[in-house]
Amino acid sequence: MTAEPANWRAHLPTGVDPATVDLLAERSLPAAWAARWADHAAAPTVHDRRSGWTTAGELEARSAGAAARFHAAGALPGDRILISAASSLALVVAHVAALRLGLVVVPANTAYRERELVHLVTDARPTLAVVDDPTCARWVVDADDRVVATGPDLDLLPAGREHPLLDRSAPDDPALLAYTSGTTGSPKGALLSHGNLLSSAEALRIAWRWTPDDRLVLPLPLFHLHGLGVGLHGTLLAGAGVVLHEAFDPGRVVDAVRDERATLLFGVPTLWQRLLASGRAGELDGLRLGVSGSAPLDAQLHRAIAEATGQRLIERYGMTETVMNVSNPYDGERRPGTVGIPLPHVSLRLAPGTGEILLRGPNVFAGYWERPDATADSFVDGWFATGDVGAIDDDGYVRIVGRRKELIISGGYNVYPREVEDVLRRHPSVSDVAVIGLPHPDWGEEVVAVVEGGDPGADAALRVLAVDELAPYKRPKRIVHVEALPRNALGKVVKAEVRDLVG
Ligand code: MCA
Ligand code: AMP
Repeated sequence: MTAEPANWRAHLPTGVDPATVDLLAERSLPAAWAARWADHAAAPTVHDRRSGWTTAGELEARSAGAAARFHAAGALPGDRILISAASSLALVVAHVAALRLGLVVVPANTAYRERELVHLVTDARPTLAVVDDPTCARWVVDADDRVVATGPDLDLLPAGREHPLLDRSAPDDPALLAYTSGTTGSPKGALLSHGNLLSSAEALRIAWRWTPDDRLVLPLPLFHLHGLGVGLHGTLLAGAGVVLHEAFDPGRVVDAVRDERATLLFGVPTLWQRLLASGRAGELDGLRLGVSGSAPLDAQLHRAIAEATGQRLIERYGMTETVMNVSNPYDGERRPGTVGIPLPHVSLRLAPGTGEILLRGPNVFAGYWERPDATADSFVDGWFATGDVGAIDDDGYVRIVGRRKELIISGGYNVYPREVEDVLRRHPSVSDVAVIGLPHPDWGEEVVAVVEGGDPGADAALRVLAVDELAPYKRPKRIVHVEALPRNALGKVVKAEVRDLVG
């Protein structure tokens, strides 16, 4: 079954002819941003706690200076630059500079432990690393002593005296190497092109009626595509403003919406849930639009937010490999429990038999970095197989009804059970372990380790192992012991039965 491509008319303002929608007209985000900056140099563009508002003209100048430093440090178009830092103006400058110079940005979660970061460094082989935590910087350099590492203010790089060419990337040139485990195995880099990033941001700009008058409060990190590819890239493409928060605090978000007269707020369901629980959600009634994504938004939470704030959230569906795919419409019904209608130029259909969501469009990546087999496995006749199982309402609204991939989504972060199991299995008291996600009112899904034959006395040691090897959001919140894990005739653990056993 196919969600008719014509359905995306629902995302266009009245009177716009779909035939005129060219998502790649500006060729790349940097080229489009440069055009905005030239037209509106005085526009307040990025706000952080340390610097207040920075204008478009200042962002242009500072990012050109940063690009000159990268160039002076020897980085060439196509080289990778690892960036791992909390949200700040300096991080935005480094990211924008890297894209302007044609470098390929490798975003890394600041919570990664040494094992996780070393995997990224050895796989992506970056030339440069911008890292705000000195311990992480040491891990990066120890993993590959050819990497030049610096903090976000770039003070360890030579001042650039030459002016390298900027904003020259073509739509097919690589822009971002975003690590994700896909369906199985260790994290692999999804290589997104400038065209992928631009087309997705442009589709959202149109669909969400994003204008230079908008101000977004962004309490999500910039090392995943929700914060980066949607929040930051969309803001700069629209010529709008973004208020960065280093971490999520409900009170600070509500204050910022008021103080900065913000019109937009993007979050994961956990964030919306916590805003509601804070008792201050009613103060968000000045927003023009609230958006939820990265994890299923409970229909009841959708309604509760609408009651408290007057905001009917737009729920949308995205993925690292495809940036954004589907969104509820700005005009028209925002249907709770659905992710909406495919975005402009995105085609979506369900695989016969399995109902797996298959996607095609200018937003869909070309493949995984240096992984031809994994790339081949993830495409079916040119359609990207998402691992999500969908259903399509009669009028084209898409619902996500299950997953074919083994994935837990906790608070909007993806946790791959296999990775956690591999770490815990290293402990001698564990004969086997199954890691599952159980429903949780705050996290959506909670990571639970079900240990076979384990000695409950060894739980403390298991927790230490998890702290050493796994970012906090991947660590089991609970460890449960069972005599034997349920297995099928081939001896394989049956996760659905494990869930029934302890759920
Ligand atoms: C933090 N912890 C978590 C999580 N976040 N544990 C499980 N799941 C999490 N998501 C850990 C903390 O490190 C801490 O551990 C303990 O749990 C309590 O943390 P707390 O202070 O409550 O959490 P927080 O720091 O306030 O973070 C909650 C959060 C955050 C704001 C919801 O998780 C977050 O920003 N999530 C969004 C991530 C995101 O941007 N995802 C988009 C992926 P300890 O006590 O040990 O220190 S991109 C994507 O999915 C696609 C493209 C899409 O569609 O968007
Ligand atoms: P990531 O690999 O971090 O890009 O996560 C992508 C996955 O998040 C998708 O394949 C979905 O399983 C899930 N996801 C994103 N948005 C939604 C949503 N609105 N509802 C349900 N699942 C979602």
